[in-house]
Amino acid sequence: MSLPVELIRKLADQHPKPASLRFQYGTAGFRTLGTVLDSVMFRVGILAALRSKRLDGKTIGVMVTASHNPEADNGVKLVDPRGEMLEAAWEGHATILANAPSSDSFIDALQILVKNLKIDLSKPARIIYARDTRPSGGALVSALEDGIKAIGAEGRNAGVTTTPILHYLVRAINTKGTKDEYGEDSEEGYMKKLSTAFKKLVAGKPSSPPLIVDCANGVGAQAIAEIIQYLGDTLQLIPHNTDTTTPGVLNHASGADFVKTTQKLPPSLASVLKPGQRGCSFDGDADRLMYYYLDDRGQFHMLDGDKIAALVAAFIVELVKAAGLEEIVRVGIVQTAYANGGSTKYLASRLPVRCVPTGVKHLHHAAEKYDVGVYFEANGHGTVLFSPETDEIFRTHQPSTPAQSTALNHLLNLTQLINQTVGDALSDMLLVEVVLAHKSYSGAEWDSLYVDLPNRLVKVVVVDRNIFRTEDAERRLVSPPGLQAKIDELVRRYEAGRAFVRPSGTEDVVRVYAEAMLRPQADELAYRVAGLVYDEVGGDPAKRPVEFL
Ligand code: 16G
Ligand code: MG
Repeated sequence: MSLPVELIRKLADQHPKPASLRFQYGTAGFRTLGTVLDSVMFRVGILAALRSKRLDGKTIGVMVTASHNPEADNGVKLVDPRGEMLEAAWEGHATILANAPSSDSFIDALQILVKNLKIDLSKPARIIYARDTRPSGGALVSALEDGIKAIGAEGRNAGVTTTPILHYLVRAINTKGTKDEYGEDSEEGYMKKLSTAFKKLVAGKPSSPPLIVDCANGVGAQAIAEIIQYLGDTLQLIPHNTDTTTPGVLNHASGADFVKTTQKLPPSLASVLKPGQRGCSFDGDADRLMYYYLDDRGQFHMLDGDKIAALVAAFIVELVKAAGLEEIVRVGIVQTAYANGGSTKYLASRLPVRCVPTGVKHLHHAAEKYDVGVYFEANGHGTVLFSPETDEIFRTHQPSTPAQSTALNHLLNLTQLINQTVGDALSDMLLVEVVLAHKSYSGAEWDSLYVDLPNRLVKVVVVDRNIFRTEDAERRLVSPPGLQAKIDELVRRYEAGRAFVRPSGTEDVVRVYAEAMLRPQADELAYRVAGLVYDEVGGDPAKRPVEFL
């Protein structure tokens, strides 16, 4: 069987590639201005179908989103059959297809791919796709549908939903009818699965005070509105920033990324959040989560991905011990270089901790190596993975005491509550609420698990970020030569100083992170390291393009 070349050409001609642009499938898929992504979407539809054929007709997910980016941006990423990120080798194939200058060269590139990867075109192709609330999403989904149609694949439109729900659906579809069945393959199935597990986990616990949820005016608002229906009075959620229709408000001065980068409360919550009360922020596609609270003096305190990891890992370790499984089930942590030094010190004194390069796929794969792998990026993206063997142990282990039995049940329910396909703000929020309810922790008590070192993140706009290359999980630079030695020399002068420089995987900037014992020192170190980077790339000192972010 061969490719339906005529139909592909006809439809490809309706989605021409803009001549001057080069696209790259990066850490989070293709991501750029929504107005230039039409051809990319069409081609991704075909690519997803080929991936499905290659995997014997397993369903592949396509998510149209630009997450926490400004509203005018959009993007697309593929989801592999178990709900995980697209296999790395295919990122390269995606980039090649997206950059073919004409319909003919695109078809040539397709033929080469089919031949090289020995794709059996007679296999079925199944795709499920969804989008976030961005105004450009509808048209981009139409382009994607043209791609799906061009190759004759079967497409299922999951509508407007969160990124983690799409990941859930992919896994649910591909495990349907097997012993690993992940859940019903519908949004309702997802809501039911999470809320049922949540209710079991908090049964008998005093109900928590209401939680403010900042939805970043994104698709998370929809998911929160739904879960509220399922939770009943087991958890009181108060959604804010739920406006998904007014142009320009998505992710604006709100959301997880705003909170993390500015280390501030979204201004819209200033008169809402009361001292002592907990609040949390989702990002635009609801796969990141930030918690915070105001202390008695009204001072803002952020509880980021590192704090969530510490809270959750400690709870799981406790349950594993209480279930009498500590000799059999190993819990481990995965972080990135951005993890606060305070959190790494706290966690490493209790559990194995691994540091990997930025990006969900790296964390996810490293976490799969543990029996229970807790991974979180400081920016609030993360989840917990239970290995299939661990799942089996939880299901078959015979507890010898009622206390062991209770702990075991909690662990089993956690495997249901946690979205193990990818970081999920909604599922993580419920997880945090479970732990807080069990420990009777306030925000302040949770915060006091360890003290964060003051830190600062800045970015330097550069012409070519590719001259910056790193090693040791992005903690050290190998290129440009000599720069790392200068950074080391600076860092030595600061108490508890640490700094690193890495090229962004999503935009043309270099990121600089620094931490130190005191706030002014952390800021100063960040700016001085950014200065070193700037000196390296040269340019007009008056225009030193260093920004907070
Ligand atoms: C993407 C990544 C996120 C990472 C961020 C870093 C996924 C799904 N998302 O948003 O994990 O923290 O990029 O961005 O992998 P940067 O490379 O621009 O700093
Ligand atoms: Mg996101």
